[in-house]
Amino acid sequence: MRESAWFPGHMAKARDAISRTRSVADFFLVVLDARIPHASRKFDLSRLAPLHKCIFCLNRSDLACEDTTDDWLRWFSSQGLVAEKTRAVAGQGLSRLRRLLASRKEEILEKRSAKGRKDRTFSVIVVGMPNVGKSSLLNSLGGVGSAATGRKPGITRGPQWIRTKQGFSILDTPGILTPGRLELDDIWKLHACGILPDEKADPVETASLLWDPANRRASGSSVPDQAGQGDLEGLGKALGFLKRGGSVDIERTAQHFLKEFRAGKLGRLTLEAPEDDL
Ligand SMILES: Nc1nc2c(ncn2[C@@H]2O[C@H](COP(=O)(O)OP(=O)(O)OP(=O)(O)O)[C@@H](O)[C@H]2O)c(=O)[nH]1
Ligand SMILES: [Mg+2]
Repeated sequence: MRESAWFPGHMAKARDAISRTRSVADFFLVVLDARIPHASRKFDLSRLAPLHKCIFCLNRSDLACEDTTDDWLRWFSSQGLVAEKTRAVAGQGLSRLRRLLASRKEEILEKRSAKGRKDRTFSVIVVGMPNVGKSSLLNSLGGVGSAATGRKPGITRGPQWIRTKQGFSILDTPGILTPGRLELDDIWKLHACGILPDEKADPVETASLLWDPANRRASGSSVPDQAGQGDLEGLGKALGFLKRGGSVDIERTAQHFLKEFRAGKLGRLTLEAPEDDL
């Protein structure tokens, strides 16, 4: 696959804008999908943001297995990285992140005033792959005016500074993908989580991998039992997704299964854990 086919112009512009503004950023909020904290980190982050200035947000944590998210938080901490679980869309689960940002702001302003600088601006850049909830997070953090959000990747087209009531200046940026860094095992996970658009992956392949319980970790008993359906084909039959002639419409079944997963209807599922062979 050609890189240009994967990497639309607005992503290239986003990378440029982040590179230009990175020197003024006091902090970077790196938004990851809590269901795939490893795969959703595979963009050229280290070129864009110094790791000591990053706060990793495991967003959409309401869709992820709770215990595995806690394992991931411990893993980030063991790597000397700061991470929080977040749930941007309902505006809940952000109190720890708010407190963290407020304390970082105080530290930075104190350091500045010790150097005789009066500048009170605290600038944060939000970065991450497409559709992980960057704009939603910014809105939930109290952006005055709001950033556009949506279910498909590629909603934010250009970088946009937004001021919050707490006095932060936050730069919302379009999602970034770096196809060259992705392995096959990342591609299906990114596709399942709605980060890679449907045109870039095979829904039947993604749905088949997602179907395999070995590829998922679940919270408690929240997962509906698929045993009675056997496989994707069985699901298609049970749903009555048949083509003319009576064979199962496997493509339609796969799309349906992916839609259910993305909406959290299969329960709280995480697709990779820190101890997996990543
Ligand atoms: N369940 C759940 N959905 C979320 C959460 N945060 C964001 N979303 C949803 O995820 C989708 C993408 O959100 P956006 O904020 O537009 O994501 P983005 O990263 O700004 O996307 P681009 O601008 O396209 O790169 C929207 O449908 C949101 O409602 C969350 O914590 N939980
Ligand atoms: Mg956006």
